[in-house]
Amino acid sequence: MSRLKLSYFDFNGGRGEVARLAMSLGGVPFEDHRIPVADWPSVRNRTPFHAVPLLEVDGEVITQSNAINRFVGKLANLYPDDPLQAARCDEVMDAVEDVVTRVVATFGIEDESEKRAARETLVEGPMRLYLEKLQEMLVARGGSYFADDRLTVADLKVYVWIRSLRSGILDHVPPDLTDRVAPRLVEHCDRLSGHPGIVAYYDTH
Ligand SMILES: N[C@@H](CCC(=O)N[C@@H](CS)C(=O)NCC(=O)O)C(=O)O
Repeated sequence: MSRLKLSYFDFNGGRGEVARLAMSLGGVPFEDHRIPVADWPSVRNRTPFHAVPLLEVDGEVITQSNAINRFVGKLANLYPDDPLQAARCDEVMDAVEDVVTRVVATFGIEDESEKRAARETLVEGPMRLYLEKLQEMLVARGGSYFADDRLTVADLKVYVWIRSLRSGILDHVPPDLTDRVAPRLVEHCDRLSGHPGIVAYYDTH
């Protein structure tokens, strides 16, 4: 078994959380390297793209959250073998990445009214669209899982995003947005929150 080390920030959520969850659920041993946000400026320039998550596999560095999610998904048996199901899984993870990237782009806006305007535009535009379309995909695929009729890293990716949206952590993004726009994603999120492996994970993190 390869030696795995996942580096990401020291909070529960964000782009590194799916891989942490997947490896924990799949019983894949890994070093969970959590970087204090305050230490980031001194670490940043030592990472290939000045960003995390990073996965080291026997010392070899892999970047890009969804590449990492696919890799650990395979190790954890949370990624489809079937090519079409794998494409469905990738499609969902990349869709979440698209919309998250647009939201993250507003983090650096210092002027509060500018930030509010940018977030309100996102809420009524791309966020609403992605929530509606992801919900449609979930329903079209049976309503329980996004791919392969079973839990995959795509479900974990959506779960982490929806949980963060509903937490109210983002100023100017109403915490009830998902409830209003995509109630089936809320159901999916609540079901995953009760998954015994996820409950066990958050009991200790
Ligand atoms: N495309 C990359 C984006 C990585 C990324 O932007 N990570 C953020 C954290 S979620 C980061 O490292 N931000 C710190 C910075 O930009 O200084 C991926 O999917 O992994």
